[in-house]
Amino acid sequence: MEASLTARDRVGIQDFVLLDAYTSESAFLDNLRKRFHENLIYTYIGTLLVSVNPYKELDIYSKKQMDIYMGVNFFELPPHIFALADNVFRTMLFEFNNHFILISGESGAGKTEASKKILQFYAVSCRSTRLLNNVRDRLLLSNPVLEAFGNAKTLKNDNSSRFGKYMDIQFDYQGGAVGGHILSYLLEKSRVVHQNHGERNFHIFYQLVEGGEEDLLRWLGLERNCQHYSYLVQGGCAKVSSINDKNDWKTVQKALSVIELSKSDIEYLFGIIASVLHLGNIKFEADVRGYATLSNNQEMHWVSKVRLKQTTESLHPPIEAKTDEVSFYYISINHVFSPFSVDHAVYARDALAKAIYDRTFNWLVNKINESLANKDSSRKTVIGLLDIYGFEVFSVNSFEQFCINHCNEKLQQLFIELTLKSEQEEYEMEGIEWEPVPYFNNKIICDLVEEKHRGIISLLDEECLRPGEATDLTFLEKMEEKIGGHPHFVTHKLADQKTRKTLQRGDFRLLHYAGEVTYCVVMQQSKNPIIKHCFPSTEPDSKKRPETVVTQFKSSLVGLTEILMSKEPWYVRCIKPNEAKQPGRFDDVLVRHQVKYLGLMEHLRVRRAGFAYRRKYEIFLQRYKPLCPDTWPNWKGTAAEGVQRLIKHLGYKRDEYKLGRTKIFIRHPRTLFATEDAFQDCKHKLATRIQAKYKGY
Ligand code: AOV
Ligand code: MG
Repeated sequence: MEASLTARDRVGIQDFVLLDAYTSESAFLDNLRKRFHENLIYTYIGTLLVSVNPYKELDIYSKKQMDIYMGVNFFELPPHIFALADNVFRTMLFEFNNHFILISGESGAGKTEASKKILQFYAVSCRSTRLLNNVRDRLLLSNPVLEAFGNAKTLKNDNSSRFGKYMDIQFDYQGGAVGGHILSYLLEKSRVVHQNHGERNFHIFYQLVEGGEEDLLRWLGLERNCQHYSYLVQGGCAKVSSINDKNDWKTVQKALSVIELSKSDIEYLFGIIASVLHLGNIKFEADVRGYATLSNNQEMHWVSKVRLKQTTESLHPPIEAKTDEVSFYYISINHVFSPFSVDHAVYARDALAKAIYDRTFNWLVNKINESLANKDSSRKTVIGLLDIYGFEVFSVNSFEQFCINHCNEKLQQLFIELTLKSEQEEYEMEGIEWEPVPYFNNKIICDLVEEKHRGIISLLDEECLRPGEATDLTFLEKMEEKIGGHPHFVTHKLADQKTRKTLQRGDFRLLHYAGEVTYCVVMQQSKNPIIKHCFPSTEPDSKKRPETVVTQFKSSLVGLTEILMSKEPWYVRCIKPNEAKQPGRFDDVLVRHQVKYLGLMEHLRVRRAGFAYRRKYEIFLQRYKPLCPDTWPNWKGTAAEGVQRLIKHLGYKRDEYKLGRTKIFIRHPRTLFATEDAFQDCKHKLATRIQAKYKGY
């Protein structure tokens, strides 16, 4: 007894639901801290997994560990990301339905690592044949490729995802991974031309320059020196100690061949990457009229040498020769920057570089999808993995942060909808006695940003598309006029005296669920006469109102929500233990803040008072009726009565379940697992009996 007490004191408890002082934030924190210092980074709240980034390699992800977790009931082993992955997988197989795993947490909390561990687990645990192994390798190797092109070092994370990623893994009815599909969300393309101090461009640029073979670099006209390229040195940290660009280059090369990019595709691809680097080195001078001319022909020579035209045309969707993007290319080749001042020419150059990179990234996602596509049309079930860019606050936050943080706000809303709101509403609907648990609903902030006609996005659209002189200032004034009284919105003008000191004239501040963020006004990003000239978002003769980037992003988030809502949710909540990216440091203030805004305390209270498992009477009875002589093989009464008979026979304790109007609710998963085990036993016996019977013939 004493020994187990000490162990518990030392390593804490595995499931917060069992915490005695479950309403105390300090007790919650104590448990998390205790476990963190014992390298126990995972803890459950029921079936939700809380993960704290250890910032060091732990020996818990080996094949041996995977084997241990495979096919074992959730609560029988210490909490692990593999246990969650295994549980999702088996539920999918039993119920033959679709699931998704929502991985959330702020930048650097460990989302991408978690999603990779889950994918690795499926790759190892799935049924394997030669054909399936092919799919498995492609699924796994899509990761290093997308990370090379879509991740970068930021101040928060040396390998920060700069795009949102939703990946479906498709399984056949036997549990073999037969295909996959990736959706990507808004790549932070501004990084191609600008990086803040201490940050880098996308990894792939440095990989190419550091790791590219001599012949390749010569062919692309590149020097093996990142310092030479203006697009690579803006953050002043081309070299990062935690990153080995040379090795990563090799990994990416191998991965590209496994996902079956052809040799010419790969040539085109790096032709484009090199063109972007050369573009960045193009400089302009003002001629006598003040118009931009090229100050040096050499870079332009390389831009054309590596065949920007062909490469851009090879993109899907192709940048058609008649669009302005390519005419811009011709214009620039001919040195005719005549309508542009030097500033404008630089702006246009950067816009071209960003557009090219963005399209290349989308092209790559399409290529990967082609390679992951499952040709067989038989019915499949999927597990979706969502790993997006986490909530982030920098000293200067612009359009990108606005989109990223809004995306996180939306996912928090989805989490609230699914766990706190609908769960409590369901108890009410089913007539189950329930003491409501209060929680903060961030819908108010989502609405502030995306509501029709008066949300920030609508106001931004109106200003962007308004003929005449819309400026940052008019946009700010419009927001002040329309949403000035909103409790989650502040500007310099609206702020009280104390707050005003922390705001610039052109800023606005949003009070997000995860904290305050001050944004510099976003207009200039979307409204620029040259951008409009170079990249019209619709055909010139179209009557349709063009969509701005932010509206497209908003629609894509609506699409994502719909995809998720049609599946069964599972959650991994990632926590960042310190800002210094160091092992062994658990910053109480920082962690407490995350526990709060992630809604973990509320989730725990609902879980603790609530029921881990619920199923319609019909489904429950259909599965478990062989366990009771009264209900097997055919039950004549109502499903609800059948279930009552069944659980009486199984000896369920009174406080372990509740019977609602249409469903049975079971408090602890272990009760259900015991029933499931009995069912598996029974199935096995039945099968053996049948076999024995037919042996005689
Ligand atoms: P993120 O995906 O949540 O941030 P990552 O998953 O990239 O964060 O994790 C950041 C870094 O923390 C990784 O590069 C690892 O060094 C370390 N790390 C995270 N999880 C683990 C783990 N389980 N074991 C060991 N080290 C880990 V962002 O994409 O920035 O939102 O935009
Ligand atoms: Mg990430």
